Amino acid sequence: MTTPPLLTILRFPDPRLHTVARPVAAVDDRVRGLIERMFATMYDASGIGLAATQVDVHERVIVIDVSEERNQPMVLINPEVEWYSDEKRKGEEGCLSVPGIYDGVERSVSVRVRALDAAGVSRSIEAEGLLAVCIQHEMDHLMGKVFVEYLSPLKRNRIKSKLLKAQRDEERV
Ligand code: QAP
Ligand code: CO
Repeated sequence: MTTPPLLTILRFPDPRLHTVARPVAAVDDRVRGLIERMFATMYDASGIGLAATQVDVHERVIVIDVSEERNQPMVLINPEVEWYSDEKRKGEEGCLSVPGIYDGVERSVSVRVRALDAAGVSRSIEAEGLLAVCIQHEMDHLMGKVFVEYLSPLKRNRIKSKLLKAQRDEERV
């Protein structure tokens, strides 16, 4: 099978990253095509998770692969959290939309989410560790939230300036 065309990943502080995604009405070939392109884009960028919001598609679709071998693709369509553990932990996060920036964010250690898979079947998924963090991070994207919003305004403004400058330098050729 040939590789689908890659999608462009929006970069912070692009205002489109703050769009709230709407639920997918039907898991059809259009949605499966989007998922295929999102996986290709995520693997190409060496990411472990990508939300449709990040590729400027404002529908509730997430692709994830936290495996070392990059062979455990997971799709979450219209995900809803059923349960968060009270236990929280602060861990280092990054984001394909915030390249080169990593900082600590506190999240629940475990979560249980219900979502449709690529076949449109509703499944409940219990996750812990990196997968649990990744699901929470990606679900934030669908609500228009980027992880840097958990950091102090000072840090966030420094990150904003740094990324805007990097984007200007790239445009300058
Ligand atoms: C979200 O993030 C995540 O800065 C997914 O230069 C991150 O895939 C969940 C990436 C950490 C849990 C823990 C970031 C690639 C990938 C970069 C990613 C970069 C290249 C981030
Ligand atoms: Co992200």
